[in-house]
Amino acid sequence: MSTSTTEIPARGGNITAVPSITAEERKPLTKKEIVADHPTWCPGCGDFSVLALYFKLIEKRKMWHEKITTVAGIGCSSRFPYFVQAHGAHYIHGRALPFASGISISRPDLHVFVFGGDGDAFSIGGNHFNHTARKNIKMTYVVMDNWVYGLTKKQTSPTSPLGFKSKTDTWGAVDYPINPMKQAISAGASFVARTTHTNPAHVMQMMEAAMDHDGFRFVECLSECVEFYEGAFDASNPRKGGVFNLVPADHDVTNEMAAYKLADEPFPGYFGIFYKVNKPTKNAKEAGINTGAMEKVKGLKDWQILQKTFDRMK
Ligand SMILES: Cc1ncc(C[n+]2csc(CCOP(=O)(O)OP(=O)(O)O)c2C)c(N)n1
Ligand code: SF4
Ligand SMILES: [Mg+2]
Repeated sequence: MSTSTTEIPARGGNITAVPSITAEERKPLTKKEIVADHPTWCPGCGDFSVLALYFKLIEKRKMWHEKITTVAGIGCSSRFPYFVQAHGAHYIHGRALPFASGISISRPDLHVFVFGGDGDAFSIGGNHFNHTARKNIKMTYVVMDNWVYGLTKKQTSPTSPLGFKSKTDTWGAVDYPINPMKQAISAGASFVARTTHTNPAHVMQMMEAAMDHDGFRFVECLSECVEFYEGAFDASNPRKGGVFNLVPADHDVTNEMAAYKLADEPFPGYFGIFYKVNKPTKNAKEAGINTGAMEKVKGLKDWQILQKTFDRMK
């Protein structure tokens, strides 16, 4: 540790000298420091895997405690922030994205992660999903898709397949399910990937690739609800006799039509990055507007800025 000191004001206005350390000297955050309450999910729930990989990601990428924020809506999957000992919010059902957007735009130094379920993302939050994607707001959004409403004990979700018997469709679901990948691409997300909780190395790979992309990153992660939709994803799990097909190596991730084609494959489909393009984020655009506005009032006192505003109103 460096022996140099830095002056920071203590509570009450006094000045206290505390030792300062450089970024290189600072110890990376460990899993032990970031694990919160014991997760209350059912034993065997796919969400455990996603949480464990989030901790691993934080450790591996040496993210600092005060630079991470974990946001969610409502649902079993959305309990996620409770289990992370860091800043974050368990917000309103379907409204995690607008809340996270505010954080992302006002604090560009933070890693903003949003976790949630298929109901939260595509039913009540469907509107916000489309708009956050089209605005290309910088954040990582992992939808833990279990094809059902788990928390409310088995209702049909927008991703439930036709014929799925639930408490809201006792004779079997009659509504056509949405395709999250197609929806994300068409809404304007600049990073769209698909993974499954049964392949932890792949989940990690997708989360890392997402983090490294500048824009709205959407990751659909199949996450089995063992209580209300057991075996939903067996066809994608080689340990259950299914197949796990990676996105073909020659797929052009910048080709939107090719991405739709991949997304159109019947289940189990493909896993990997379907779409990834670079385009300016809302964060960058707004920062540009702010810089321009600040430039115009450079050197002026607050009252002079106010006076200028009043003058314009005359
Ligand atoms: C405004 C509002 N409407 C409905 C509910 C009830 N509700 C809570 S969670 C949920 C669905 C959650 O499903 P999903 O997002 O798929 O999460 P999962 O539990 O499957 O992980 C619903 C309908 C609520 N809490 N608030
Ligand atoms: S009800 Fe389903 S989604 Fe919810 S914790 Fe249990 S297994 Fe997981
Ligand atoms: Mg769900």
